[in-house]
Amino acid sequence: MKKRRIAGVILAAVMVLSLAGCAEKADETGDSKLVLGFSQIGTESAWRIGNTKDIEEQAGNFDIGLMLENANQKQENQIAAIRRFIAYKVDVIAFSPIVEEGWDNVLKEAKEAGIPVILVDRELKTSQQGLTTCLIGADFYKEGVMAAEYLIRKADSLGLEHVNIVEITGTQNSTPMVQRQAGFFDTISEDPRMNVLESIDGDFLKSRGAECMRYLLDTYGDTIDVVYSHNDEMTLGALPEIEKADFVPGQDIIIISIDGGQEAINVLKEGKINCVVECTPKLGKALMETALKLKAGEAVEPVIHPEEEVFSDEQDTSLIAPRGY
Ligand code: GYE
Repeated sequence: MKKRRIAGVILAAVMVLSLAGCAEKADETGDSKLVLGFSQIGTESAWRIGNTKDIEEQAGNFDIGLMLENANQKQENQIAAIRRFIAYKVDVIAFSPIVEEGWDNVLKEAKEAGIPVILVDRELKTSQQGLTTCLIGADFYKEGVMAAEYLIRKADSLGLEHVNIVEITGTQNSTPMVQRQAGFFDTISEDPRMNVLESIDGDFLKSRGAECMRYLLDTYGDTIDVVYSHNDEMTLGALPEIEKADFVPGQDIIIISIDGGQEAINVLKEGKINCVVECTPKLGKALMETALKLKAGEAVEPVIHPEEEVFSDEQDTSLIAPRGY
């Protein structure tokens, strides 16, 4: 206990720390309160901001002490944060790996320190098994499949004979990028009408979405039938560029997005986006329940995928309930 308090004082000076009560780890009954170190990727999207908020709220609901660090989109910051959690001797570490590779050393250090690690949102690759306990996050492959299935239905309803697609992807080598692409490509490959003109890295950022769209319009002009964008922010960045080039998004070009944040849903309701595949950021409750189980030495589910749906112009969009992120 004493060692932890001293370490906490030193750490407070060097890190952005959300110590929701974790300086005091013992409650009135003498039971120690669980301390969870969580390394978040950054603030790149409404999804990410909603995810952070949900984890903070759920830590409060479960009376868990949360040490939260924001890595500002840099893997090295995440690795440094995990090392600080190990030094602080938190009970459980959780993080959303920005990319899939490059975590072996720090995960081995956590294992040697006897601290279980939970993956939130994204997966990673390791050279040895057993360095992480479980994954709580969306089935991104299925999201890609759902996006493609919508497109096939849309092409059917419009009677399209040939469909030229441009893809704006998320961060290269991140799980959602890899799997949203794979699910989509596997599904459209069964339909001879579908043709991908180009896939381009938009890094999940609105500004990059706009840049990519400018380049794609310059290169392919009016041959573009579909924009498949891996998240809402890039979609929201791309739409004004489409309008500036004198095309009507949602009509001249079919727009497919992923996440389902409120801003994108509002644009879906206006008809400028045709389809948004939901990806829920509300992973906090499952995270807290899993952390408590790990602390109690109980077995946990290896993978927890939340249920997700598709919002599109095939339904009465006025009925979509407020999204909360
Ligand atoms: O789709 C995107 C975010 O990993 C599911 O990351 C997450 C993705 C989400 O920045 O908006």
